[in-house]
Amino acid sequence: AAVEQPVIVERQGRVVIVTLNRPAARNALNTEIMLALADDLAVLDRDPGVGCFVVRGSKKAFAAGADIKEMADKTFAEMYSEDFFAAWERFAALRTPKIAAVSGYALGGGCELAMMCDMIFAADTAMFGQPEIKLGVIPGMGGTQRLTKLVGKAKAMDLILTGRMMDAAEAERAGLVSRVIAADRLMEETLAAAATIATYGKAAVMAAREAVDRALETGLRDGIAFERRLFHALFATADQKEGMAAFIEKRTPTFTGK
Ligand code: CO8
Repeated sequence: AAVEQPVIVERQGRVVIVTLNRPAARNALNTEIMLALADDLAVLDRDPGVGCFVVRGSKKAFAAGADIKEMADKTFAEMYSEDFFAAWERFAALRTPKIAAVSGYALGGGCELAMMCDMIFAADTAMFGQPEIKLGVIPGMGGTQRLTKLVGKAKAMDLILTGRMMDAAEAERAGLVSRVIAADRLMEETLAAAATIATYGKAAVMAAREAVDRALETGLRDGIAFERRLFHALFATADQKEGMAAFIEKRTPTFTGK
C-alpha cells in the first residue's frame, strides 16, 4: 500500500493548499510535519507563481498540538541541543500570505501553528486552546507571545493558565480569528479569499503583510516610518503603474509581479 504523506501539498492556480494528514493522531505535529512545512514550503514561497498558502487539517482537527508521544521521553539536554521546535520559525517567516482554515480542534501547537499564519478563518466547529499546562509544560511554539499580542493579557492568561478551550464565537470576539464560517462552507470561502489575494501584485501583498506584522513588534512612530518606506518602494514596481492606470482607464488591472 502507498505510504500516506503526513502533509499533502496541492496547487490550485496561484493558491497552494497544504493539508495536514495524520487524522488518526488528530494531526499531532511531529518533526516530519514541521520540516515539511518549513522546508518544502520555502521553495514555493520563492515561486512568483504562488500567491497564497491555505493551511488546513481535517474536519475534526486542524491539529491537536505538538506530538506528545514524540516529546514525552526527551531530556532537557536533547530539547536544548536540538533546539526543539526552532524550525517552526522558518514556517512563520514565509513571506507569501498564509491563511489557516481551522475546523475542529486547534490545540497547543495547533493553535500556535494557526497563529503563525496571517489570518485564521474558523469553521463554527473550531475549538482553540493552549492546554500545555495540563501536561506539565507551557506553550513552546510561540503561544505565550503570539496569543498575548493577538488577544491581550486577560484572555491569554485565562486560556494558558486554565487550559480550557474557547469556541469559534469567543475566538472571533477576542480578535483571534478573522471570520467564522459555517463548517461546510469553510474551504469554499477560504479559497475564494486566497484566490483574491493571489491576483494582486506579489510585492505589494508581501509589503502589506510585513507592515501589518511590524505593528505587533514596534512603536507607532517607527511602524509608520517603516510603512511609508515600503509604500514609496512600491512605486518602483510595474504593478503600481498598472494598478493605478487601470483605475484611471476604468478597466481591471492585470498584475504581473514585476
Ligand atoms: N500528540 C500525540 N498524539 C495525539 C495528540 C498529540 N498532541 N492528540 C491526539 N493524539 C492521538 C491520541 O493519543 C490518540 O491516539 P491512539 O488512537 O493511538 O490512542 C488519537 O490521537 C486520537 O485521540 P483521541 O482519542 O483523544 O481523540 P478525541 O477526538 O477523543 O479527542 C482531542 C481529541 C480533544 C484533541 C484529544 O486528543 C486531546 O486532548 N489531545 C491532546 C491535546 C493537547 O494536549 N495538546 C497540546 C500538546 S503539547 C503542545 O502542543 C506544545 C507543547 C509545548 C512543549 C514545549 C516544549 C519545548
